[in-house]
Amino acid sequence: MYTLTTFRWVPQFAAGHVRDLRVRWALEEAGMPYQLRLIGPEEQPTPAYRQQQPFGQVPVLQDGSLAVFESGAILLHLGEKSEALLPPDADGRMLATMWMFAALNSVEPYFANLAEQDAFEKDAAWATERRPKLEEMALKRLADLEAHLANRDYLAGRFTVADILMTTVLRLLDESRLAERFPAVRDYKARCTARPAFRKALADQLALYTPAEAAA
Ligand SMILES: N[C@@H](CCC(=O)N[C@@H](CS)C(=O)NCC(=O)O)C(=O)O
Repeated sequence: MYTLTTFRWVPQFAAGHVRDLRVRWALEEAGMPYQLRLIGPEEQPTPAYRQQQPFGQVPVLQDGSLAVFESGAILLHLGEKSEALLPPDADGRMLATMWMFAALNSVEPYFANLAEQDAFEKDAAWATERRPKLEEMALKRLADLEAHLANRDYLAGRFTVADILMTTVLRLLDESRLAERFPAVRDYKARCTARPAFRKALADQLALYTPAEAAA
C-alpha cells in the first residue's frame, strides 16, 4: 500500500489546494489504495524528513523502500504503473510527459506568481504596478492553451496525469477568474474537475482540513 505524506493542518485558504491533491487524484483514477502520513512544522526541518523531501515540503509518496518527492515525479512514477494514468506506447507517454513539464514549467510559475500576489501582496503599491504584467503573462499562456484545447478533450488526446497537473495549475486562477475568459480552457477544466476521482480526492482533502465543529 502507498503512503502519502501531507500536512496535518493548513490555513483555511489552502484547504483544497495542497499539492497532495494531485497524488490523491492520480491514486483514485488508478484505483490504488493508500494511507496518509501526517506531518507538521516539527517534522519538516528534521534530517529524516529532509532525506525524503530536501525542501521540507509535501507531498511525498512512499512506495515500499522508495520515497518519491515532487508531485510531477510522483505522477510519473504512478503513471508507469497504471494505463489509466499514462498510455502504454512510448510516443503516447512522451506526449503526456511533455505536457506534464509544460504544466509545471511553462504555465504554473505564471499563474502562481499572479495568485500569490493577489493573495498576499494585493495592497502594496509595487504590487499594483506589477499586476498588469503578471496578468498579461497569465493571459498569454491561457490563449496558447485555448488554441491547443480547441479541438481536443485532453492535453494528450486522452486523459493522462498531465491533465491532473494542468487542472490543478488552472485552479490557481480560481480567484482571479481569468481562465473563465477562454471557453475551451473553461470547458476543459470543468471536464477534468467533473471526474469522480477528482471529486473524491478533493472531498478527502477538504475533510482532513475542515475543523470537526464546522463539519458537524
Ligand atoms: N514542486 C513541489 C512543490 C511542493 C509545494 O509547494 N508544497 C507546499 C504545499 S502545496 C508546501 O509544502 N509548502 C510548505 C513549504 O514550502 O514549506 C511539488 O510539486 O511537489
